[in-house]
Amino acid sequence: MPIHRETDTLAPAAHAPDTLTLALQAAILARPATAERRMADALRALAIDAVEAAGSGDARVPMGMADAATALWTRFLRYDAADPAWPDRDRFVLSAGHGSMLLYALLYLTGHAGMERSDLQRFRQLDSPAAGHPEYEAHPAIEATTGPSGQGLANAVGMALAERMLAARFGRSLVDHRTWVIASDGDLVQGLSQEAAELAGHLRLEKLTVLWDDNSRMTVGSTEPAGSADMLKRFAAAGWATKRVDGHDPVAIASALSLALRSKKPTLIACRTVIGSASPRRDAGAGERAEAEATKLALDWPYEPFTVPRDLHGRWLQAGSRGASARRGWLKRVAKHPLRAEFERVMAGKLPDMWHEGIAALRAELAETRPTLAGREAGHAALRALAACMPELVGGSADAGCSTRTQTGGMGLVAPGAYAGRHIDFDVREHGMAACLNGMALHGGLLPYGGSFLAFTDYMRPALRLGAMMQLRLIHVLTHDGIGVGEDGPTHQPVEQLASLRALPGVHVFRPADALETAECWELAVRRADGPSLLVLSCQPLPALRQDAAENRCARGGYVLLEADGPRRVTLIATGSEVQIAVEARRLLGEGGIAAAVVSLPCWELFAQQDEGYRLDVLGAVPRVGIEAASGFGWERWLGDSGMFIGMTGFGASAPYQDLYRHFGITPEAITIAVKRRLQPN
Ligand SMILES: Cc1ncc(C[n+]2csc(CCOP(=O)(O)OP(=O)(O)O)c2C)c(N)n1
Repeated sequence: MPIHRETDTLAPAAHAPDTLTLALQAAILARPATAERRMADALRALAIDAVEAAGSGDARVPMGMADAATALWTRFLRYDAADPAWPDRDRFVLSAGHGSMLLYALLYLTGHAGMERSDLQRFRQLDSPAAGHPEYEAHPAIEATTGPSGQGLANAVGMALAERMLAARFGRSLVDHRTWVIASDGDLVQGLSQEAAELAGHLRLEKLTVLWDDNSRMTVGSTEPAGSADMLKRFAAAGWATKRVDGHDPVAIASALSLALRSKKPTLIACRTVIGSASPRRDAGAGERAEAEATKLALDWPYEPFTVPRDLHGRWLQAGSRGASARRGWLKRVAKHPLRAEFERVMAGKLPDMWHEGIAALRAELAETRPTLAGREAGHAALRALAACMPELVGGSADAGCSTRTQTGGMGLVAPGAYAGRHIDFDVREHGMAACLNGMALHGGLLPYGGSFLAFTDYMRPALRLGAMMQLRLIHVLTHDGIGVGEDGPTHQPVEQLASLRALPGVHVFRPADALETAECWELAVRRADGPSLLVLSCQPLPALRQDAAENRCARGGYVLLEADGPRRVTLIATGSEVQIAVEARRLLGEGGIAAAVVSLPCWELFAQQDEGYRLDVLGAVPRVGIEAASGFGWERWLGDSGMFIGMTGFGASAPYQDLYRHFGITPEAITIAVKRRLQPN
């Protein structure tokens, strides 16, 4: 019986089944002929069928990890297909998102509504919940969008941390669940995995278990392992319990999973599996029909595509309702729990009744006292005011908690084994922090924030992107927002970051001009329910520019801070620390008889949402000058063809910041000269 046959032009020249395919078949056939084995084979067959139907996709993770996934989903994972959003369910993250069909097959077989056979048949097609990679919003049982290697694993660390923090607050009768991950080599070789593993190990997140598809670390197309680091030692050094098992032996897997339940550390289980094929084509998506057919034959799986025998499907459906009684028990407990209302509030992401009091008082005080404050100091004051009214506001910083001023008194430090605090020291791990915050937001019940320097958002970019894609409710506090960093020089002075972050769909980038605007922007960030907010704050002092606190003027994204004295001849549009420069330029221009208005534009995204009439009123139908100590990329959107931009054209330099503003020509005098030249060319 042939197990490999050429059927399409994309297939390589005729060859015998590769040794790896044979090895896989031998390994899976060596398992005892139990119902559990057939259940795993159902996952494999569905994955093969879906990849075939789509003509693309990757069945290697389902092929390798079907046995481990079956053990996990039939005996350990606590879930109820009838209610995938049950708050105390275990979280399962398929970090190896390229093997998405494993998750879709599991959801379908366990009876999750909204993942039907017809959806699997439309694997990777528009609007199918069975998308190319797991997509968070596509189905309620998909806990995270995964695909970029390493992210899911790091999200899971955030989820496991959120569980511990919420358990510390609400008690075990409301919060007591585990987090499980299936990861592949790609997840573990990513640098991010080291940051995430160290966080989990240090914080002793014992309810986190990672099952690693340990299939020889072969990169696609090669037959030689591409790495030789000892992963188990690496994780052990980071504080994990580790175990290696035969990934095709259900008994060994179950016993390792039982060990994980008792572990006092996070656990990595290396599931030694045999990769399906080393052919690049499968990964590239050609869907080698011959190989697929051969594998199904070898599995003794004679059924039509997408067909699972009734008794087998019945077993899977049973597994899907295994958690039903646990869920009912939990519902009973929550119904009479004294903290029920508060728990439900935070899980729903609703703001507490009095959330606004602290920040409203701060805004009034700032309007009254008009302090000169660095953006980060004003941010600290706003955080303090909000945190006092919002116990779910938790966060930390990467490296520079004191520099970003994101740690406030009274929030307490989260420590190994002690999770009642609200501040997390992420150490110098920007990427790990950002992915962890995503996981905390995905978990629910917390509004997480993280502090870093704006220049180092480059280190967290992949996680920022996924947070934006998943529309997560979280906040990044990004200080040291430009050449105002001064003596630390160009490495620490962001230039292009503002433009690149504004290009990220769905994030709100706030760059407030003074302490009052900072409080307003923090308030808007906390209020936002449908995506990340980035608060970009200065480290140099900013004078107070406003005294009207009644209305949150940043809510419209931009507004006229100072109207022109007389008919407007030019509009000076600035953000953050450059607004004060625009204000001074307006004065100088006024002395020269040129009536200028100053517009503060702290949040482009909110401004873009305003109606055109408002935007035109604010920007004016006169020459516009954009002023921002950063790249001008994107400013043409507000300035139009006749506009001018005063900012940076390259990297910064190391010097006291006042000297830098002069050196780069971002001064009231330079603006005045440029405007005069424009308006009075001769
Ligand atoms: C950050 C990132 N880089 C590259 C990829 C593209 N990619 C998808 S799967 C894969 C290799 C996966 O290899 P492995 O993790 O060993 O999985 P397996 O071969 O076992 O399926 C790569 C590089 C990705 N998803 N994310």
